[in-house]
Amino acid sequence: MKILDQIKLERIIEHHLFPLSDFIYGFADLRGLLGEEFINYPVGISIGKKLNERILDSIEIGPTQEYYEHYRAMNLCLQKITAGICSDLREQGISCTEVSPTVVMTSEEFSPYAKDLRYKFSHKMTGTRAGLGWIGKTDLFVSKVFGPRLRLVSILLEDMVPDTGKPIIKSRCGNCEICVVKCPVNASNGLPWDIHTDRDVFFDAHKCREQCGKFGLDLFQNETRICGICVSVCPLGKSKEAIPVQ
Ligand code: B12
Repeated sequence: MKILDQIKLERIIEHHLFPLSDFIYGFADLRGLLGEEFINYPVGISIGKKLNERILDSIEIGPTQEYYEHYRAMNLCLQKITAGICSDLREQGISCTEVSPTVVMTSEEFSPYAKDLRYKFSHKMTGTRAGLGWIGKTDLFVSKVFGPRLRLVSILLEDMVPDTGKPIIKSRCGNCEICVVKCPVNASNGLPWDIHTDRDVFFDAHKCREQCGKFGLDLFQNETRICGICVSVCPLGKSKEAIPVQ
């Protein structure tokens, strides 16, 4: 396994992140954490793009048409960015693969997924291992810079980098429970996350999915699963509040 030139990597990544202030990114050491399909990738690059503040602020009792369109545009934008970065990396002889921001699966993969709602790759885990944030009480990734108001994507590298981020291993939400209280289906019981606490201990993903599906049908007449209330109510990432974390 080679050790890659991290400065060169950062230059390539940043060339695609415009404006840079709308993004966070970091390098995660994922050795020993990924399943069979990703076993050859020791490093993950976690990239987060900030969501539009006004659109997020307008979510109160459910997703808006604007949020729905924003969410779709964000997926496309992140897909384009990762495709561009990977193409440049490959040109430089760096082996990599991108993981889509949203679920892409075969029909065989769907039935086990529908049962436990666990995808084969977690963007949030890449984010915590890169030291960019932690998992909040409603299982959102809460970044130090934008709070949960971001969409994540990851790129995996076949070689090592000298400097991966310092992993964050437990929640920094303290006593705040606003996302727990505002969830329309009480999907969370308020227990804090750490790397030994599985999602199902504190968050009922099936309740959440059902409500997201209901919003999709009722508000947009399609099978989109979308909500955004827990993202919107979190005080971290709202412009008025400074982020009180190191
Ligand atoms: C399946 C899925 C869903 C399911 C299940 C959600 C869930 N919480 O598990 C349903 C349909 C319910 C759903 C709903 C939503 N989703 Co969704 N979803 C996903 C998807 C495709 C996979 C998530 C998954 O596998 N969950 C299984 C659990 C076990 O893993 P996890 O969620 O990553 O969380 C665990 C790990 O991160 C672990 N962990 C973290 N660090 C570490 C480190 C170590 C060492 C270890 C061992 C573990 C560990 O801790 C967590 C708890 O156990 C991801 C995209 C992706 N590929 O990651 C998007 C994703 C999680 N969804 C996202 C969003 C925005 C939503 C919604 C708000 C819908 C919307 N767009 O309006 C809701 C909110 C749900 C919520 N509060 O969590 C964003 C989250 C952004 C954020 N700030 O967190 C993601 C990351 C998509 C993206 N590209 O940005 N989603």
